[in-house]
Amino acid sequence: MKKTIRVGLIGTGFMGRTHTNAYRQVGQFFDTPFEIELKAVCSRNAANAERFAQHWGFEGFETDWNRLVKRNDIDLIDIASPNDTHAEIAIAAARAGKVVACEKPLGRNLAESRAMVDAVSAAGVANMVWYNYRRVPALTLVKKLVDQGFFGRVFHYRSKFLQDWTMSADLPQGGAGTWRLDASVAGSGVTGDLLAHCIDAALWLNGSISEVTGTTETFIKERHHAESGRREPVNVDDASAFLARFANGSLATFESTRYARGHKALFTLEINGESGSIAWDLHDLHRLQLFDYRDDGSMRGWRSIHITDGDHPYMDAWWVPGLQIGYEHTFIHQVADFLNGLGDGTVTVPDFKTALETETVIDAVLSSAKSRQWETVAQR
Ligand code: SOE
Repeated sequence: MKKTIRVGLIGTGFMGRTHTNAYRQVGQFFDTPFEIELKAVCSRNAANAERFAQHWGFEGFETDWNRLVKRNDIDLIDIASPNDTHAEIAIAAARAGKVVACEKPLGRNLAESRAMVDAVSAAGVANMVWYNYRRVPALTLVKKLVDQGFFGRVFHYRSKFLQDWTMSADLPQGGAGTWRLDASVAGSGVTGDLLAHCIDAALWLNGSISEVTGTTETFIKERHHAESGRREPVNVDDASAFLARFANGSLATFESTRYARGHKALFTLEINGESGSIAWDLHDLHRLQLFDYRDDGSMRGWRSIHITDGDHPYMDAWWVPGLQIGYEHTFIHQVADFLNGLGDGTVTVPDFKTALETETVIDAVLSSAKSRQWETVAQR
């Protein structure tokens, strides 16, 4: 007999949809110890909340997250609202004894993120952060290769996340959809929004980063603010690049921008080790490029592995070999893992504590962009 977990979701935007889709699909494809009940969705705008609840099958809705967090018919609070709400809601939810799931990044800055970790630790509640790309089957396979020692000594790590959606000077900052351009809401620009994914994957696949040197740029210095109605300075980084040294001795380059014309969400990563290399990109997320130096010399070369076989991570839950899956499935995998972890009392990573390490790297990158020096990454 499965237990029930009752979900209260905050946020009705893009992320609210990806998370809810995952809650709705997970039970169809994965056998976990829990049934999910979509209890209530919360948005300040009642019409949005009601429309979302009806469309996605929530039983009801709220317009004040404080009420949602206090409800005793809700077990899990999922935070899919803009970054400036993450810390306050997560801390209140933890104090109310709820399981907490939070969209990335944790807080707007290191102080908020640390307070969030302290709150879930003090309350002893299960928690997770939606770094969904860890659950792309190709990347989960890379993690297995790392754990099996496939690479030998790692020399290089390389990662990018390129977009072009903010290039128009007419795009406002602030408000629904464009709050990512308002530093008071987002915390930072591409460093916290996009490089956060690259850093999370890097820490997972290649261990801790010890020091960084970075630089950022804001190409369009003023934008109309959707809420104040005035032209205001833009304080988010439009582009961010940094060099890093990992604790394992490898060197890395990271780059992210919203000004790479033609690139929509090109997340790439490459690892070069003494006995092999891999390369992957989000636009072909079901393919892994792999080079194994141990292959017989006459046959040695890059392989392109189509990650759709039942032997590949998560894939036996889906279709037949050869048929691929996509972006939305990564969220479904994350819910499946989290529910299994809740069932057997194990931590599903990245939990808040794990995700705090990404925040320490973000903080060091932004500090280095200001100081123009190498910065040591803080201990969590
Ligand atoms: C920004 O455009 C964004 O939606 C990020 O906020 C997400 O985390 C990323 O996965 C896709 O791009």
